[in-house]
Amino acid sequence: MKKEFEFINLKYKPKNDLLCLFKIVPNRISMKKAANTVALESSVGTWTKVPGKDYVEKLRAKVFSIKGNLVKIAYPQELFEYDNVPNILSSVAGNIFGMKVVKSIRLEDVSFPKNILKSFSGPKYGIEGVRKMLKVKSRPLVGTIIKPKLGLNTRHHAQSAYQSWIGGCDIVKDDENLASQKFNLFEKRLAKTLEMADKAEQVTGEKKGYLVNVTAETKEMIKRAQLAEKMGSKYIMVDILTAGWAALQTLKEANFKMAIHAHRAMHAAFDRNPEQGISMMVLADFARLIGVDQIHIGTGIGKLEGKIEDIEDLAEEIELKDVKTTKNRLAQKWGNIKPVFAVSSGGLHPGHVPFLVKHLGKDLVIQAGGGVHGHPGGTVSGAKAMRQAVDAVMKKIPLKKYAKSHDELKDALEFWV
Ligand code: RUB
Ligand code: CA
Repeated sequence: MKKEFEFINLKYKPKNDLLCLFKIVPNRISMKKAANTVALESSVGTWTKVPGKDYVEKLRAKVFSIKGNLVKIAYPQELFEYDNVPNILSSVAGNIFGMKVVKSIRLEDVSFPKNILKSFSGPKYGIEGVRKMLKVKSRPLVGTIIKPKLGLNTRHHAQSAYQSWIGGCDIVKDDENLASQKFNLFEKRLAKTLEMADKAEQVTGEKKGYLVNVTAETKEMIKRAQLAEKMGSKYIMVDILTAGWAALQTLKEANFKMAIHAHRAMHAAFDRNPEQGISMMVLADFARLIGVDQIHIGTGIGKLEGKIEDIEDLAEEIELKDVKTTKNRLAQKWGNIKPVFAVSSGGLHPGHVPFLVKHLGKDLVIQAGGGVHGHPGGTVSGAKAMRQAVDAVMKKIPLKKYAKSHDELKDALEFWV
């Protein structure tokens, strides 16, 4: 007799499979039926029986765990072209999001088998490499985003970057929506801002990074990255989601010497709804696999939505070599794929630094745009205040106490806290 749910095997012990953890709310059917349908649509099945072959049936995805609304599915690795992220996502994060058998479905986590891991090179620098490049041993990195985010001309943009660096920022980045608009063309901005980075290095004796936004149509993006490399930039930055996974793979595979900073603009369209979509954990997993060196993970305290507990899990996911299973997460041994630097950004000011370090540790890039340039004393003072806040936390001195002998921090705390 034929089995009713051919894609469910609760006794199955995954081995060389890609694993997915889904949160599923069935639409007026049993969970078993919903889970079975998700597994079939995302692997070798469709809505009706079609003549099969035994060797195809071997490739069926298997639902191997159902706990409440959480469903784990194992996908045989042969289902995928190992080194093709769009291909993997078209299966495990494709049609299933629109199926009528589910009221809602969210992909909470993925775990990659060895062969898929081995097909990617991962971050070129990662936490250790970036620290070496910037010669910052153990404290959090301090960054800023030039504000106003759009509209500044090239001269003012470069000037603002310079002020941020001499105030104490390690890195300065373009905002996500600055590309090569008429008011601030890419080539000119790159040249002028890198010139300022050099000057700031000479003045401060510190290493300074400019995260120039190369996001564009893929061939144009590669051209921009080539130019950045030629001009000696340490970094490029890319909007990984609006550019797309294929574009990110192309950029990584071009094997530039520069570190890649990943901005995640548009992530909330996938991950904000707790019942439907794709979690930030999954987006970060694919970004780490392809090989970004830094990625935005949220703050838990600033202007944007996101619970600190989820962000702590996310930080572990991108930083650890060996990630352990929790209720909402799958285990992952990352092998040779390096740890990625976590970036907290969005509505931050110096008063937030103790909270961020307490929850996310010292391997963190703390970025403040408004929280630097909006300082009552201006950009240099804003950058100084951020660095002072980081120094205070490293010396385990409460900010208020440290502020007594550090005017910029004092002004920042009076203004924002
Ligand atoms: C920062 C800013 C960044 C966000 C992105 O500016 O707007 O684009 O950090 O969000 P400001 P996330 O410091 O003035 O708020 O980091 O959550 O992806
Ligand atoms: Ca994972």
